[in-house]
Amino acid sequence: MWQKIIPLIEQHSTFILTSHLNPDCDALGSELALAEHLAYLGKKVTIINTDPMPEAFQFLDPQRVIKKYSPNKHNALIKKAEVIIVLDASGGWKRLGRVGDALAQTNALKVCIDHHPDATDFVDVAAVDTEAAATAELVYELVTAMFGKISPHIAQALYAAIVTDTGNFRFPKTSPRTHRITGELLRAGAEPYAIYRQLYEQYPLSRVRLKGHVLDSIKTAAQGRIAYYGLDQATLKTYGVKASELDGFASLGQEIGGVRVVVFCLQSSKSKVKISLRSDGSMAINQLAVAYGGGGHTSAAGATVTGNVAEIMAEVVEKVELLLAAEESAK
Ligand SMILES: [Mn+2]
Repeated sequence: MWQKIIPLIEQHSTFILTSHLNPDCDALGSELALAEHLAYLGKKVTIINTDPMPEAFQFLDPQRVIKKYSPNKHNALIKKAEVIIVLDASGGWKRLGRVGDALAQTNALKVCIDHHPDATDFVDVAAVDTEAAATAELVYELVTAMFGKISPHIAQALYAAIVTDTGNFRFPKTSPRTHRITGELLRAGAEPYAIYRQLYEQYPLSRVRLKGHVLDSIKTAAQGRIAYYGLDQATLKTYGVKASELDGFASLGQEIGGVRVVVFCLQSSKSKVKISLRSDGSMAINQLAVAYGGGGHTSAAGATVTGNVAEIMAEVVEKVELLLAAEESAK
């Protein structure tokens, strides 16, 4: 896995690390951990993302090492970099947003480390393992393969990445390897409760109240096999919550017994509706997301379309009902 990447790291001295748009904890934690490892080896490292660090994850980066891409500030640096490492974002430069356009044009050696099954033909060297539950697992393995030190800060970043990408160790990719690695991270100083508290117990009251509103509004269809709910802009405004603060809302419907598919539709702007689909694993919903121009995994997928939230939601629920009916008749 690392035969090509380790010498490449050893032989070069300036690195840029980057990841996808709307970076999640796996993207950010992997970047921070790998950057610290490279810095420890005496390398010059800069982390540049198109989108800013979400406030909820700022605790991982107290020194504000992660930079939001600014052409004026970063283009000269990008031109000079010898190696670009793309983390948690196979699929192409487009997934990185504007910084991807700048990085794609350089002569730097391009590397991708990821656990997604998407295309890697946009880089020179790819280390992809789709069995890994998080890119952070791969970063851990790379650092230890180089006999690097897992500092408490690296341990915290990787632990937070694994916790979130596995949905607290419940998603199907959670493996003995996941637990072995997190065991080592605990030994290296990761503190589970402190990280859990930062990730899940720091919401503003307004968001918790909005969650109550959403729970109250859940409807079901297909004899309780579908749960669906939506949010419009007026409701977000009433509660004072931003569309970007609704991480986890799509899985609320999964708490209900008997529900196989959850449909959550959000009016993310005046004319755009974000469709989030979740399944209990008994039915693949990613093809439906693809039909709407989106994508994702078999049990978590989504798309963004033009329209009105109530209309789109009714339409999507009907399509899921048809899928369930088709499954019945195939039996
Ligand atoms: Mn990931």
